[in-house]
Amino acid sequence: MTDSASSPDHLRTTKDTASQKGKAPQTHSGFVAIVGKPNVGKSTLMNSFLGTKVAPTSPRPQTTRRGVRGIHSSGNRQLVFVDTPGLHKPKDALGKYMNHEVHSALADVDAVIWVVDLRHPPTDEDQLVARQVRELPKPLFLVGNKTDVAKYPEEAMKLYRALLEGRTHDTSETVLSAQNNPQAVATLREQLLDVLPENPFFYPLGAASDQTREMWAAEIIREEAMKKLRDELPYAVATRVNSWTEREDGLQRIEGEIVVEKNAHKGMVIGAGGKQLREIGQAARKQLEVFLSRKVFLGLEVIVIPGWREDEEALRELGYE
Ligand SMILES: Nc1nc2c(ncn2[C@@H]2O[C@H](COP(=O)(O)OP(=O)(O)OP(=O)(O)O)[C@@H](O)[C@H]2O)c(=O)[nH]1
Ligand SMILES: [Mg+2]
Repeated sequence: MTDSASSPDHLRTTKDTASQKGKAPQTHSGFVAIVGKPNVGKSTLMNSFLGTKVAPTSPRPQTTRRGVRGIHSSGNRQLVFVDTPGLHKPKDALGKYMNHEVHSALADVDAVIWVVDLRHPPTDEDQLVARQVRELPKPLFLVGNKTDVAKYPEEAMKLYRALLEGRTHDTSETVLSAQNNPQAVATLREQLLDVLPENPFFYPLGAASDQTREMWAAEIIREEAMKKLRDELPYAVATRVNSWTEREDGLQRIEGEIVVEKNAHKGMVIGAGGKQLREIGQAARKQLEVFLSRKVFLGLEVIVIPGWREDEEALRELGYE
């Protein structure tokens, strides 16, 4: 991850200016959206492409809420992955925002990866995604995921392929396990590097993501909260990091908030004697320590922003804009 918060839009302007001036860039660079219905393994796949944890993943659908960019640079090529929320039928303003993130990613990228879960045949939600990608005049990579646990991967793949019938633009297929198949993931990444247009790099060498470190840490905290909480609660929770300081001995002191919608939820997140909040904090701290290779102190507070999922202003305040 990086703590440089350069605006991607600003960087895109650089691209336009360079081509207008007729410069001939020697580098190849471009954006690849990773789309699909919820829980198929999009974020897991992006993290595998990058070899590090940029995006949160969890067994619960609708874990990803924002289009997060993950950057892979290799020689004179730079791939910018855009991990997107699972396309679904939205129930609230947050859900609408999430779907909007998918549509704007699709409009803005050079190639698209459509991830499907080969354990199951297509559902209505897969059809929803298929309708979005079928006519796109951009290279499309259909990725059948979870081969490690799929009983009939070939048969399932046939059904997904059929949803693209009539498509006339470039389409490739891969079956893999985003979790257990680094070789197949690396091969697919090579194929993606080959379709990149000539462009200057959009991000500095060494950058792994467009997120600030605070946004990234907030996502790790939310991931752990989503894994531990039950029923509707995982979806009623947002997180943010308000302060991050480094002590002289290297300890990272991070202060975060878990935001809930109702007073009643507050106690449910904290749990009896504070046990659940402590467990969420410990799990998040461990992850942060692994990826930062530093000791972390993580302070967590639970606050209420009534009905934040339906409140446009609160959504913006929580980074969903
Ligand atoms: N067995 C197995 N599990 C996988 C694989 N890829 C992802 N998963 C699991 O599937 C669940 C969902 O993974 P995510 O990467 O969060 O899925 P997503 O598509 O990003 O989900 P949303 O952000 O909710 O749309 C997690 O529990 C992952 O560990 C795989 O190749 N094999
Ligand atoms: Mg995700």
